[in-house]
Parts: sequence; C-alpha cells; structure tokens
Amino acid sequence: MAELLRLLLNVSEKAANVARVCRQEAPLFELLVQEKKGAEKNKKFIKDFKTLADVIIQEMIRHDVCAQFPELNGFVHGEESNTFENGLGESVTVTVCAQEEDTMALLAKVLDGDQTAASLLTNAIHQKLQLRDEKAESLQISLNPDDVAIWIDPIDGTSQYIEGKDEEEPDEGFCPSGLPCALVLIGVYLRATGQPVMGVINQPFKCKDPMGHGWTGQHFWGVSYGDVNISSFTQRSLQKRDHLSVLLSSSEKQAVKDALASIPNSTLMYASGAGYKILCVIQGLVDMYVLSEGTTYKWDSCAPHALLRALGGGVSDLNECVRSHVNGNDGPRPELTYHEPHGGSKGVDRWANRGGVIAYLDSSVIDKAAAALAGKI
Ligand code: 2IP
Ligand code: CA
Repeated sequence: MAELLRLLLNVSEKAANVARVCRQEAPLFELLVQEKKGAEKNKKFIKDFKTLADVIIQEMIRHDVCAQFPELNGFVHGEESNTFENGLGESVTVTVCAQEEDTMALLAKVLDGDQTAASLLTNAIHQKLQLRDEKAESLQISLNPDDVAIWIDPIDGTSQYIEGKDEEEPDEGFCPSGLPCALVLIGVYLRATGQPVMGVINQPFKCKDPMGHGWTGQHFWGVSYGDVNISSFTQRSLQKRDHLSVLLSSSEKQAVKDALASIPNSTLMYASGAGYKILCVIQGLVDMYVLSEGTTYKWDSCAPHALLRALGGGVSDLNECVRSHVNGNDGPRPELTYHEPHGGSKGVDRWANRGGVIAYLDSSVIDKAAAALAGKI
C-alpha cells in the first residue's frame, strides 16, 4: 500500500502543476479571473472556468488512482460534481481519458474550441512525472486497497487561488492570506471505520522561482495505520509552553474570539483556508485551529487530519468536546471520521464537519479551549 502513497505524491504534484499552469499561462489566467458578462459572454463556453480548473484536477487524480488501483473505483470522492452546463443549457461531463488526444478533444469542446487553453491543460494532465521522496520510497505498510476510500479537495482556498496576492510564505511562520494558502488535499480513510490513515498535502505556491516568473511548491505526507506512524516531518518532541496560540478564520464569531482571548497567555491569529490552518498546526506554528461552525467538509480535513495523527495529534468535533467538558467527561475525545454522511441533510451538507473543528498536535489543549467556550457556542 506504500505504492498508493507514492502514486498520491506524484498525482498531487501534477495537480500542483495544473494549478500553476492556470495562473502562469496568460490564456488560462485570463479565463480564470475573468467572468464575462452580457454581450461579451460566449454562451457555448463553460459558465465557470475556475470550477473547471478544480474539476480537472479532481478528475485527473481520480483517473490516475483508479488506473493503478481498480479496487478504488467508486471510492474516490471529491468536492466537485463533474457535470457542467454552458450558457445554452447543454451539459458536458468532464473526465480525463486514457488517451491524451481524447482528453484534448473533450476539453476543447467544453472550452468551445479554444485549442490553446485545451492543449495547455492537456499537457499538464498527461505529463509523466516521478516525484523523488526517499522516505516515501522506502516505506512499507500492509494496508489493502479494498479497505480504503479517498477524499479529494482539488484546490482548498479557491478564493485565495483566484484573487490571491502574489505573496511568498516567510521562512518562519505563515501567511494570513494569499497564494500560499491554496492547497491540494488528498486524504485516505478506512471504509469500515472512517479513520483517516494517509494524507498528502501539496502547496503549489510556496515561493517564487528566483529565475523566472513562476512558483515552486512543496509537499507533505503522513501515514497513521496500526503501529505505523510516519510522515515527511522529522518527529518533534512536544515542548510544554505556557502560552497558547490559536488560529482562527477571520469570519469566526466575535463571542468565540472573546472567549478564546480570555484564556490566560493566549494569542489569537488568523489565516485563510481550512487546510492551510490545519497545516499550520501540523508544522507546530500554532497550538490549535478552532472553528465553531459547520463550514468545513470531509474533503477539507481528511488529508491534514491523517498527517496530524501520524504526529500524535488529531482533529475533533468542537461542539462535542465542549459538551463532554460541560458533562465532566474527561476521557479521550473522539476524532472526526470520514465514511458516514449525515442522514436527513442534502447535497454537500451531508459531508459537513457539522459541530465545528478543533485541530491539535497535543490533545491537552482541547480542555483549555472547551473550558473557555462552555456556554458560548
Ligand atoms: C474553503 C476554504 C475556505 C475556508 C472554508 C473551506 O474551501 O478553505 O478558505 O474558509 O472553510 O471550506 P476560511 O478561510 O474562512 O477558513 P474551498 O476553497 O475548497 O471552497
Ligand atoms: Ca475546500
């Protein structure tokens, strides 16, 4: 099953290339940022190119995974639907084909004959690449492909990707907003229990290439299954700190901000992107990420959750943690699972992390947050 990790790393790098190509190649960038209206609008053209970029990445990952692991057919789930409508009400299903020329023909049709755009995208989708990662190459794990399923978020932080500032990530620390907050997330979970077991995060825009106008990225991975807990990070020992740094969405409720700010020696910080905020926890840049509302989904948290588990941390339902604390239940907090939709909900809401989230490397921070938030959410 280590082959799955190597495959996911390669396909995440191809995904990052598609994301970079769409911003770096002028014909694609124009499509990405422009929404043509009124008389300018070509009705045969796909309504929403930015969603097309997301769907292409998702379908490319799905295609490459199922080509190597047919057992995963029907078990690779993503944020986006792959059926599109153009301004004439015609619908087209976007898939990646086995043959390059077939993918090219399909994309040219969706893009109403824009051969330049179709060819740039097709080249990035069908490129063969081998990412070098020694630790992943030497990994062995006995996990059966029939036992797992996958959540893909092709681009988390889409708004940062589309409008994002051309801002590089500092060597130490994180960006509150901008292109570095956009991530490709691929998470693997057990079909039977929903436990996340493998995660790959690719950050396409880490720093600007000093030689040109392009960007270089970086990738991270983690595996937590049975006795195996391994990741692209070197294991750090947790240092007991007397301050508590909490990362939040800038849209977090004021009552939650006030409650967390009342924890002695706490600092509140803000960044864009649900995946990026969990990545900041993974990297030890903050102690926790807290979100009080159900505005993240299984595809946002599955991959970074697996990385946190590989490092001894986790992601739990915030409301449940607060409820347990109020009820005096001090046992270990259950973590989020990824296999069961919420009954009675429709569409994407079936897969929301409904009770909010708390992501941590050290579970002792949960009670500090829960105590502060009791009666406030
Ligand atoms: C979004 C994205 C947003 C995040 C939201 C996610 O995913 O990560 O940035 O909101 O929760 O669902 P915030 O930045 O306020 O945390 P996507 O970009 O894939 O829609
Ligand atoms: Ca997302």
